[in-house]
Amino acid sequence: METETAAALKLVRDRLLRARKVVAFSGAGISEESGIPTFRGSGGLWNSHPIEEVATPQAFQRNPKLVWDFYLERRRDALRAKPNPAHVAIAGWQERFSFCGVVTQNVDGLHRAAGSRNIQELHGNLWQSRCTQCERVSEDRALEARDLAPCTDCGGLMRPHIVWFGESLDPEVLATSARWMRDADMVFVIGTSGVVEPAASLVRDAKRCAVFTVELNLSKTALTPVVDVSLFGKCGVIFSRADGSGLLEQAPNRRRTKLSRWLRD
Ligand code: BV8
Ligand code: ZN
Repeated sequence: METETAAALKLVRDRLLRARKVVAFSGAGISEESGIPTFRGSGGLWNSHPIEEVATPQAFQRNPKLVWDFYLERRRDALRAKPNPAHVAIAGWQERFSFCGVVTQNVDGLHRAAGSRNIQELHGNLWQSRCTQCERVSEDRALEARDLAPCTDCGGLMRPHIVWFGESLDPEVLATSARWMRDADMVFVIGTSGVVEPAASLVRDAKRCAVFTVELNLSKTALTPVVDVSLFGKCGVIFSRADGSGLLEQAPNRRRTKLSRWLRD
């Protein structure tokens, strides 16, 4: 296994040396080492809060307070969380490649907190709310239950600005994410079980466009048969492994503005 890992890492590092455009496609697993629970598997959020009770439009219609309590709990988790070495390494890639994009299924805001700028949030953002009447989206930092504060513009009921199951993703976010991933030299698929659509198919689509795809996960996923290389382990550890085999050490400096530094490296 070690050999396989060493060979897989070498393959990835050789590709990184030649890459100019990279995209990180992330799921809940990238935030696990920051203390944010994932959705599936033991201790997963969907075990204690079934999707149909807290993450569908019907659930919100039926019991908006229960849904708000679920998202306020997620906000408190996210507020306690700090970006881990995986988020930080990806943010650092912005200085090393001519393009580094993040396409995330997560709503916790940790990529932005780590300093990443080119981010597509496929499923929305915990820190925004949307009016169910006038659709106005606003930043919302509330942490405690409130009497479902109405929209300040029209008095309508506010909901989390999150894409629930059975709801369409923002077409522009989806199109930009697909374009970034198709145009990339490498796509890193980090901490996702690859079961939620249409997000997971963005990886299949990139693969069909001959993009080199690397999965980082604890174990095999629905996307393992699709990707070129799978690195098994905690993503924060893989990104920051002290023995220098961490992916970050191998990412050359590709920023055109720092060409001289790159030529020297
Ligand atoms: C839609 C917001 C059109 C909520 C989320 C085909 C096409 C289109 C739709 C479907 C389709 N097939 C099925 C559907 C329906 C549905 C769907 O995908 N269902 C699944 C469950 C089968 N899709 C939809 O409804 C989508 N809507 O397509 O609109 C439409 C319109 C009307 C009617 C029908 C269709 C909307 C989907 C978006 C749902 N919202 N999030 C919230 O966050 O509260 S999805 C939710 O799952 C989260 O965003 C989460 O990020 C995402 C995916 O999960 P993962 O991130 O992968 O997390 P998970 O826990 O599963 O896995 C974690 C992984 O990390 C594991 O592999 C683990 O091993 C690994 N890991 C853990 N620790 C580490 C680690 N890896 C590395 N290091 C570690 N330390
Ligand atoms: Zn309103």
